[in-house]
Amino acid sequence: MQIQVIDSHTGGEPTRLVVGGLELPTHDVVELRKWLDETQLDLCHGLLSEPRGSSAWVGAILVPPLDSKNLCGVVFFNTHSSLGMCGHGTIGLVESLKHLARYQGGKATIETPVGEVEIEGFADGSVVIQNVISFLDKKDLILEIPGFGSVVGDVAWGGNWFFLVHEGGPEVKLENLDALMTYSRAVKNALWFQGIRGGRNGEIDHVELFGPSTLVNGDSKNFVLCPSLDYDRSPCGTGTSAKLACLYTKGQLREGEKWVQESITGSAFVGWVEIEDQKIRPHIRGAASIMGEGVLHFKDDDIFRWGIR
Ligand code: PYC
Repeated sequence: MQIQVIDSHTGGEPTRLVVGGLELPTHDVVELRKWLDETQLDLCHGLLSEPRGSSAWVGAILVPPLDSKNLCGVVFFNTHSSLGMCGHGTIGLVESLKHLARYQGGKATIETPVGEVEIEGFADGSVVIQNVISFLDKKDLILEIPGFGSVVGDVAWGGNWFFLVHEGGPEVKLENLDALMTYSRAVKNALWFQGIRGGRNGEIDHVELFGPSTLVNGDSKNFVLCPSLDYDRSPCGTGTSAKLACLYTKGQLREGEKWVQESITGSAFVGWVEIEDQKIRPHIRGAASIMGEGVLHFKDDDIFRWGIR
């Protein structure tokens, strides 16, 4: 089997876009997500895991839109499972579509398994995503973390489910990476084993911690643990959306007010919210770079063609 891909990164976080070589059962992104989760874990690992990649990678399968008014459909995934939405991945997708001359700029909509998102590409290379409606689900939850004591945080939806820690945990700086990984994994386990879920019993599979930004115009620096148990090198588009929903709901951010979210690696997204029928629509601005394009080979005699597990 051979699969054609384009690799990009958005604020340091990589996206591998599959543009050809796969036989897909459907172009309906909700159905495609189910197919991926239920039958294609080998493929997800083969595309993203070592020796080809690492657990930091996010993959994206590009499909024609179901509705011809839309630019395309996409399903994001990592080495654990599919994702509902992916902010950095959407910005990477837009850059890759530009690279392929399939998108020239301006407004367009993209189908994702959790709803349509609007994108707008600008001449300076930046992209603004109007993400899915986001919301604060559970406020000031106190959670007991075995070995670490209690933590206070919010559960929020930004296209994926997040637990946003606002009290407790190691300081958010790159030098603390090991401690942040250990701590956030313990938080994720505690959420799971204590039966704490998002709406519709959704697994809270992302954990986000915050600290002061080191950027002159920065409002906050974050660390985001992803379902693959690796961390997001970007400020995480869906994580920033969840954060914006919490800030707005708590009266800490006004409609249209800019929020500069720095990542643990020093990259940044600018976010703001617009209110539609009393619902929160996060906007995220960021930029991606193309890193490469090529053909991946999956040879029968390669014992690691489906990744090192
Ligand atoms: O940017 O939304 C995001 C994201 C989710 C997981 C990794 N990045």
